[in-house]
Amino acid sequence: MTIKVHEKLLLTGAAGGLGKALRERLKVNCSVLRLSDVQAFGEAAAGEEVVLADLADAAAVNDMVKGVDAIIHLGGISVEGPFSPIFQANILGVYNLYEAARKYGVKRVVFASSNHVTGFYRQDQTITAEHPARPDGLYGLSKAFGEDLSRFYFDRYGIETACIRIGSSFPEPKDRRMLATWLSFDDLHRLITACLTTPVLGHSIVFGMSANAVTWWDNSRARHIGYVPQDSSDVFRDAVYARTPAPDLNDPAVQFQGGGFVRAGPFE
Ligand code: NAI
Ligand code: 15L
Repeated sequence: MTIKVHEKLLLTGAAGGLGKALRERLKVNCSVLRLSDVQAFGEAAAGEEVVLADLADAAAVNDMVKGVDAIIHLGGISVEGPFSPIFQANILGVYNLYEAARKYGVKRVVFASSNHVTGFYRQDQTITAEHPARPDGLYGLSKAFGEDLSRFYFDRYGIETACIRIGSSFPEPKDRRMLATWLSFDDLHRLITACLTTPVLGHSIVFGMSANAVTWWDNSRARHIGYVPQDSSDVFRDAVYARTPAPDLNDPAVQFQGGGFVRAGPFE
């Protein structure tokens, strides 16, 4: 049974892929789930509130945050692309979110960071949360900013944050790289639950992955969170190998952990 430690939770990015996957799952973590996105996604059901807000709009973000006990922050641009939208949603947006959290006394945030903060490590390296960031693009840089900003808000104001460097969270791994990076929706929910309920979170970085046999990430620095993955990409391995070509070892997308993100852009 999930221990419910928060009365009202805010989920941003509720209209997105992971927002939809978490909407029902998060009901066990709170009494009221406030859902937010910049785009409309339907009516509030029982036990829900819906607040539409653009993360770049500070006043709207204040209204979105006021009255919640903790935040699961998924909203923003989720892929590599031109700088302006990334700046608005992910950089200005995360600043607005933490300013609102400070003003309204929110003490814990789960921030959807990304493996693209460290995408320029090679696929034959194992890294921990203590390895320096090596972002693989503007998107990865914006997530690195969010990680640094949340550390500042912990050091200065005591707002605890878990930065989950999500690998690839989809129903199934789509290619051979995702056999290493895959995070099932159920494990994502387990990880968020652990981040919400662990007694002392501090400012923590944790790689968001299932118990995959092949991995590039060592979560030993995050044992205090108490995340125990229960799924694995291994059950998809044969099918993924059968439908995908052998890797070209000269391709940067095969050499580096960030995959195709390492060669996306430049953008006008
Ligand atoms: P998604 O792109 O499906 O959902 C993102 C949501 O954010 C969308 O509904 C979008 O409307 C909203 N959004 C964009 N700009 C906004 C703004 N200015 N104001 C308010 N809302 C805005 O992405 P997905 O896959 O659901 O990912 C959720 C989060 O997890 C993202 O922050 C993403 O960067 C992160 N993540 C996801 C991974 C995955 O494998 N799905 C991997 C690594 C990180
Ligand atoms: C991400 O950060 C993206 O949000 C997601 O769409 C995937 O591409 C994922 O990384 C990945 O690296 O597979």
